[in-house]
Amino acid sequence: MGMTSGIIERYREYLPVTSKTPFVSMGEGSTPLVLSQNIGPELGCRALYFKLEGCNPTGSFKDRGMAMAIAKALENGSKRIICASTGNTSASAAAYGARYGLRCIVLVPAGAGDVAVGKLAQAMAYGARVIAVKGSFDAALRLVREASERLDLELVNSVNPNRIEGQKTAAFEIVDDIGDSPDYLCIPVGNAGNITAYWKGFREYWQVARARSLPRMMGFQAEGAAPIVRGHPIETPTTIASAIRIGNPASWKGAVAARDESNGLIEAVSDDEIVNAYLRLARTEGVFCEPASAASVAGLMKLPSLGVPLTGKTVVCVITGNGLKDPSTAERRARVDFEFVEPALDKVEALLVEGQVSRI
Ligand code: AN7
Repeated sequence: MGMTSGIIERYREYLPVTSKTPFVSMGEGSTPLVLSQNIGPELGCRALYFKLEGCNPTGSFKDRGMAMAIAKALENGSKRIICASTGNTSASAAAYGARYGLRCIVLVPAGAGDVAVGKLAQAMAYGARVIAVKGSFDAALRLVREASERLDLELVNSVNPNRIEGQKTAAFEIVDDIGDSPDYLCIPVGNAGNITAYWKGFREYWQVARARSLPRMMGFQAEGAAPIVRGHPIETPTTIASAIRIGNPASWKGAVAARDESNGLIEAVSDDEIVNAYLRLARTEGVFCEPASAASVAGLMKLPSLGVPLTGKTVVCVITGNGLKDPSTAERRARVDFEFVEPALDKVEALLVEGQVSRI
């Protein structure tokens, strides 16, 4: 089973698995925990790690929860699944649906730039039915919640508890890799399912003494889409990070509990801070993530100014999605002018003589 073993097989004793639950897997989970070479040392951390969730089969952390949700949907005899999405949930649902013969319907916000092109391409390639809602993600989520109750459709958004169960396995992996919880876990917050899931995972491992300590949960929302920070829903959320352009998170209470029970925080980061972290990750760590994922690192870099010391701390930043999902952001923000050259060695040599290399 090694070749495709995923989170259900690896962590079945901690998951809602019965004798009837199929071992759904595309090899999700067991993602790399990579030691920071530059950002962590500069901030004085004892160790900063990036949990590279973009290495999951469809390029985001959603595959963990989707594997569990699909397994339970199959166990319960469902034929059709539905979700609302800013892109990654729909890509994941479409992939697992295709693999296991479930018809997949996704509702996405219809505005230009609401869903990154890579994610839409995935949903279409996997054969999902894509319905564009002339409204926000929050409106789409309200619709699928109501539709799934009226029609015979399995809802696979993170309001489905099986999604949270699957996603908590990322916390298990971090503890399994570093031997305990980190001091801080930095994570982007959108619909707030993931921060809820990680906190559940850390607590469960702590309860069975797999971890000696618990982390402080540090959640970060985009400034223009920061309902939890502001304390009220945001009617028209705005941010470059379309994945977390969410104004009324479904797991609001779970996020607040994670924050308060862990003595953590949920703060806002600006789009400029997100883009800065996005480029620093790519250019000093070799990590290409999507903008929403960079919110965790933008937030980390802000912690000292919020009075949270980093010196000597062990920190994990969750890098939730792959940069290839949203190539247009890099195109716009990281653009360099090409240098053109005639196809002749002497011309190339002339460009590359030491000291003359300016931009590459
Ligand atoms: C890359 O796909 O909500 O706080 O519909 O795609 O658990 O919502 C995506 C969210 C962070 C936020 N990073 O996680 C969706 C969707 C990336 C994401 C988040 C998302 P949650």
